[in-house]
Amino acid sequence: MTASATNTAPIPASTQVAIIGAGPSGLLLGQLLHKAGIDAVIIERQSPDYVLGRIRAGVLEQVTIDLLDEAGVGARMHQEGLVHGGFDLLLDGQRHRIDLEALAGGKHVMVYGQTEVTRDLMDARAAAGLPTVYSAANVQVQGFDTARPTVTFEKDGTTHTLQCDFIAGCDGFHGVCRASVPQGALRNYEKVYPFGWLGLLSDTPPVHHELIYANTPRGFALCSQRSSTRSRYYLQVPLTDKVEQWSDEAFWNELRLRLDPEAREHLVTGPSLEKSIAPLRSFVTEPLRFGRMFLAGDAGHIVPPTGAKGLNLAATDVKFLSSALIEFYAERSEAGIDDYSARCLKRIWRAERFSWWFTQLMHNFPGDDAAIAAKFQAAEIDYLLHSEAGSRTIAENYVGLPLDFGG
Ligand code: RFL
Ligand code: PHB
Repeated sequence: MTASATNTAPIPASTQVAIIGAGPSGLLLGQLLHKAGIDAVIIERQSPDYVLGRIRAGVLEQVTIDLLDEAGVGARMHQEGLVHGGFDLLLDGQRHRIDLEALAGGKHVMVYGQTEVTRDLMDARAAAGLPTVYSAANVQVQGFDTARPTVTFEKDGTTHTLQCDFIAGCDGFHGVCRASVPQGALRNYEKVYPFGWLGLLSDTPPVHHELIYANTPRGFALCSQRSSTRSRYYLQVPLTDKVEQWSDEAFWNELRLRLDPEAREHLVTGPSLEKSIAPLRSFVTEPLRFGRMFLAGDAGHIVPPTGAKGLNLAATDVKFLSSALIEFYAERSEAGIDDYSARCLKRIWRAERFSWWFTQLMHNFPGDDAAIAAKFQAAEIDYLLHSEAGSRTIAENYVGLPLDFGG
């Protein structure tokens, strides 16, 4: 039974915060607000099974782990999540370990899939009887430049209007919230990369106990995992490739060619549970607040997945937004909501920079200057691996920044 099957809360006509989107951002925000006694309704376009079927991020930073604990949904993560104190870079045929704990002040990351985070949040929401409307059609946000915004949507053929104090746009990159802001009120910054990631999930033991990020003459590869029996692998592929062109056998053959001999020997293959191609993009919209509507998570920014920052940035946006709303209701102070966009953007740009840089370092870039670009990349890699400062730079950024950082 899915979490939503137990969620029979009626659809209210008004609430304090209308949350658009039941991805990790929307669900975590709902949970943090609930803990603070603030009412919220979540409106989601898809069904719960569809949401849970999207295989995405896998690495949680300490700040995200802390937030999931704060939201009261961390128990299964601590039982089943895998603590990783390092990862390998496979460069020029050699594996080099980035020792996160030694290089980044004893910090580590947790390997626990986005699907599991989402499931834990969905279960907690359903158990608390909180209202979530799944499979809502034609969702529209209005009046966010007034004191009384509304959200309209259709559910089972009936049109509903939800009045609220605030709208939280947690509806991802293709959502309705950012698209509803008048043109000219936003500035978008965007870079699209000339390749995608083909991902494969399988019930096979991981090739290595930690992640391997590989830069090879055939392109980037990543060996990740979800548990000791479930693996997640990625291959850099041209943007023109279609997933149907990639049989499981073709995937495994290509992955083998991008691994070092030891990993190749340990690789266990099996049928895919899921296979998909994701484009890579860097994107930020500024600002993240328009009157009484806020953007959080992928609705406001996208990073290429190389640095594993997408889900973690979404979680910290939501922390800042929940704090701002809690302050508003407790003290009638608008200081937090006024500061929301700037506070998030500072952190977002740090993660955008790292994700862009790590993507540049690890992939093959086609184009006229491919030959010299590859030489620059090789020299940079050589520097990074032979300088403690270089390795520390990767480690510090990978484990992530504290919630609020100086400088
Ligand atoms: P989500 O997860 O996209 O959730 C947004 C939710 O909003 C719903 N929605 C709407 N609901 C109502 N009305 C509308 N008009 C709506 N339009 C959309 C959607 O159905 C959805 O349920 O955004 P959120 O919550 O901000 O979470 C962010 C993370 O999902 C995201 O940052 C990461 O998954 C990014 N990402 C990855 N991050 C990593 O760290 N490692 C990865 O390997 C990785 N792979 C990925 C990714 C993102 C991808 N996207 C967005 C296409 C692979 C893909 C394919
Ligand atoms: C994943 O396990 O899906 C994953 C891990 C690390 C990344 C990206 C994706 O950098």
